[in-house]
Order: sequence, then structure tokens, then C-alpha cells
Amino acid sequence: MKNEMPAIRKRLKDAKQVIITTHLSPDGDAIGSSLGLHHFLTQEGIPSQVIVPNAFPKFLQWLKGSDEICVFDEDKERAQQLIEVADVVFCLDYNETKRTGPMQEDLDKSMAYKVLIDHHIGNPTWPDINLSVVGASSTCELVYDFAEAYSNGELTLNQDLAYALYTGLLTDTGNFQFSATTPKVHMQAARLIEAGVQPDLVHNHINNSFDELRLQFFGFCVSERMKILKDRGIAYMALSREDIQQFNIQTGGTEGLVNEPMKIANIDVSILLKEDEGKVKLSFRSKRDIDISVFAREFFQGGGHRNAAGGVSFASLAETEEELVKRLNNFNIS
Ligand SMILES: [Mn+2]
Repeated sequence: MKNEMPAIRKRLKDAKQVIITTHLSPDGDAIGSSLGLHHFLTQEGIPSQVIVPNAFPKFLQWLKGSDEICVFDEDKERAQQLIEVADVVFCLDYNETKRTGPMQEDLDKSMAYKVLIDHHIGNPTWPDINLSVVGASSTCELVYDFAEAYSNGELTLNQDLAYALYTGLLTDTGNFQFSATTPKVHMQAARLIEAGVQPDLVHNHINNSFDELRLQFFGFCVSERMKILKDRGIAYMALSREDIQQFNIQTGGTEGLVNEPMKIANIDVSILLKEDEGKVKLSFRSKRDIDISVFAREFFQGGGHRNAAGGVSFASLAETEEELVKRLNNFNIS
């Protein structure tokens, strides 16, 4: 990352408007990395504005600065204006602009200097500078690296920055359990704790913040909707819009649900199908070296990481389920 710093430093010094963007339906890593970078730039005396495509879940709204985030689909005129005048755009936790949903057109039009920091599989050619590392635990890990490289190894971590980055490390590693949880990730987490992060506080905000109905919804999904493909080590849950509405589930309310079947010892793959307006969203999880992103890309226009991927289908929920089972039956899980 070091080699790119002089160029970025110069761009940032000359910039009149710096914006930080992330993907649609922002998760802990998307918001954590965006706010982490924002707090770092603020510390460096560089003003910046975070813009996200749509609303993000309540369990992230305690992070400092989250109330100043511009939400594109709620404040379109302002967001468009910011993108239009921006001279530097940071693109965090995505590598295709289509992942920004309603923001895509404005981002594609923008002539700003684009800096990509991401950890998803892909080989984008559109960024001016690409600091991505495929296989890194999280974009937060890479924003930490960026901040360190930018400060020539003399990084001061303020508490707001530390909380933001810790949040993404925690959520994208599934509470430090996925295989990308390297010694380096723990080392960064240690530094963030030294900087004032209370791990239990983050954990409670993120993981222990269900309301009663949401936990009942998880129970319902596991007991009424989970199907297991015997001898294949695969579990999936297909949720209709009614299922979701019945429990009054809001944006981000199904977060983590796909991980529930993974708690079963001989389940190696878990898939969540979620009916949405005119489409079905799919989430995939796998254990060990099973690359589920290949399956997601090949059959469901998706992609992501080896052990966590997403996809979409424009058929009905029942048809998608049928298609999924058919494809799974021909898929070689090693
Ligand atoms: Mn991520």
C-alpha cells in the first residue's frame, strides 16, 4: 500500500470535496470502514462526507458520525450534488458500481479520482487506485492498513475511529471465527482495544440487540423453514414476504440468520432465500475450503467471498427454491 500513498496524499491535499461511498444495504463492515476512514481523514485535517445508497440497520446507529451519513435514497438531491462536485471518491467494500444500487449512475458519471478499498473477489479496472486485497478479513482491516501506511507507521487511533474499525472486523469475521481471522486481524483488534474500544459494548450493540419478535422470527425460520438436504451437508431456508412481514422485520433484520444452520455439526453449506419485490435474494455460507462464491456466481448472478456470498433470482420464490435444489444436486461439494 505504501507505494500509492504519495499520489493519494497529493490528491487529498488538493481536494475540495472528498466523499466516501459503500454498497447497498450497508452492513457492519461497510459502515465501519466508511466511518473509520472518515474519522481518520478528519484526524488528518481532511474533511469528508460519507454517502450510502440506502438506510442501514439500527444496530450500527450508535457509531459516532453515523447520524451525519448522507443516505442517497432519502436525500437524493444533496447526495447527487456531493457526488457531482467530488474530486476524490473512496469506494469501500464493493468493486462493481452496480453494487451501489441507485447511486451507480452518478458514480459512473463522476470524473473524480476513485480509490477502491475492498476484499471481494473481482478484478475491476475502473478505479484510479486499487488498494483491494482479495481474501482479507474485511474492508476495515484494509482501511486500518491504509491509515497506517498514510501515517508512515505512526498511526494515532482515536476512539471513534477505533470503534468503527473494530465493528467491521467483528462483523465480517463472524465474531472472529471465519478462516480469514489471521494473527494480523487479532493484532489490529488488540490495538483498537488499546485505543479505547470496549469489546463487550460493541458485541452487545451488534449481536445482543434483538427485540423479542426478531428472536422469535429466527426461531420460526429454524423450526418451520429450515430444510436439510440429507447426505449433502446442506441446509436452506426459503422465506416469503409474508414470513418477514408477519414478524415486522426491518432492514438488516435477517442479518446473521443464514449462519444459524451452520451451528449444526455436519452442515457445511447454508443458504437463505428471501423473497423481495420482484426478486429473491440469496445468501450463501460455507465452511472450510468449499468455495460457495463459485456456485453463487454461476447460477445466481452473484459473488462475494469463498465462505460468504450473495446472489439474486428473478423467478418466484417456489421456482427459485426448485432451481436451487436442482443446481445443488449437481454441485460437487468437496
Ligand atoms: Mn466486507
